[in-house]
Amino acid sequence: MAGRDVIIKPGYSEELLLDLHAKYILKYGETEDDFEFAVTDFLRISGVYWCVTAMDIMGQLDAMNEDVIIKFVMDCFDESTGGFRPCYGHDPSLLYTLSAVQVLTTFNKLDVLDSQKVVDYVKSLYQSDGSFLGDKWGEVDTRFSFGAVAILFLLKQLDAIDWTKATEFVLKCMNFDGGFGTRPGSESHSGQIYCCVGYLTLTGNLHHVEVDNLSWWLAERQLPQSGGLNGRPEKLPDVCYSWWVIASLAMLKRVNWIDAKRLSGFILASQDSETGGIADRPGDVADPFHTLFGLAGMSLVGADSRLKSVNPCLCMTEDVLRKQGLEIKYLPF
Ligand code: GRG
Repeated sequence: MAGRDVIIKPGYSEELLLDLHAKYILKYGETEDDFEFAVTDFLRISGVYWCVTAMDIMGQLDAMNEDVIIKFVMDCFDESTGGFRPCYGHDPSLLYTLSAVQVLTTFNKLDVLDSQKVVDYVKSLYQSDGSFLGDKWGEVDTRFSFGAVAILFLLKQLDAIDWTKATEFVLKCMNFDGGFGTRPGSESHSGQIYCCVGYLTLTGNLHHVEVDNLSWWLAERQLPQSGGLNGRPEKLPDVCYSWWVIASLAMLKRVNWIDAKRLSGFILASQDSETGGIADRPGDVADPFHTLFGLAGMSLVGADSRLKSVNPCLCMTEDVLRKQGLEIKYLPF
C-alpha cells in the first residue's frame, strides 16, 4: 500500500485472458453450493446481468444457456407490482428490474414481458419532488432516477413520465465540484456521477452539467502509482471505477483525459490468471461484478480490439442496442 494507492507487483499477465474469463463466468452459475453464491442471492438477477453482459462484450454470448437464463429472469417477475425480484423470496426493486430488462433486451426477449406492468411499476416509484424510490421501503437515491429512465428507454416508453421535475431533482444533486451525489447535498461519488450523467444523457439534459469542471474531477480519480481509478478523493482504486468514471467521461467526450495505458495495466494486474475473472484490485478474489466492469472499461478505452464496443450510458454492447433500434443522442461538446 502506498498512501491511498496500491503497489502493483511485477509479473502479472499483460494480456487480457479472455478464454479464462469466459470459463470463469460460465462456471460461476454452476457452483450453487459455494458460500459466495449462497450469500449473494439478494443480488442474483443483477449477477445474471453482469455475467451476460461480460460474455456479450467478449463475444461469447452464444455459450450461455439462454433458456435457463430467461426462465430464471421471468421467475423473478412479481405480477402484483410489475417489478422484478433479485431471486425467489426477496422484494422487487427498481434496480433489479433494470437488470432484468437489460438481460431480456440482450437476448431479444422483451416480448415475453408485460411491459405495461413494468412501466406502471416505475411510475409507482416516482415522487412529487421528482425523485424515485428504489422499492416500497422508501429509499431515495440518484441511482433510482437513472434506473427509472434506463428501464423506460429500453422499453421505448420514455414518454410515460414527464421528466421535468425528475430532472430538477437530479440537478439539485449537483455539487460545487461539478460532481453528483445520492441526494441533494450529498458528497460527489463516481458511481452517482455515472447515474446522473446517464440520466441527463437519456433525457436530453446533459447540457446542464459543467463539463470541464466535472471531467477534471473525474480525471483526478486516476491514482499516480497504480494507474487505477478511485470513486472519490482519498479512496483506494477499484476496477469497477474503470466503468463508472470512464463511462461518464465517454458521455462527456473526455476519455482522453485519463491515461488509458496505465488504467489497462491496473485492470490486467487485477485478473486472476489461474481461475479467470477480475478482482477489485490486484491480489484480491475475482467476482463477476468486477469482471464485467473491468472488461467494459477496457472496451471503452479501446485497450483490446477483441472486445465489443460497449454503450457508455447503459453498459450493454452497441450491437444489442443497434439490433433493438435504440439510439442514444450525445452532445457534441
Ligand atoms: C446499468 C451499469 C448499470 C448500473 C445500474 C446500480 C447502478 C445503476 C449504479 C451504481 C452506481 C454506483 C453507486 C457505483 C458504486 C459502487 C461501489 C463500488 C460503491 C462502493 O462505495 P464505497 O463508499 O466505496 O464503499 P469507495 O470506493 O468510495 O470506498
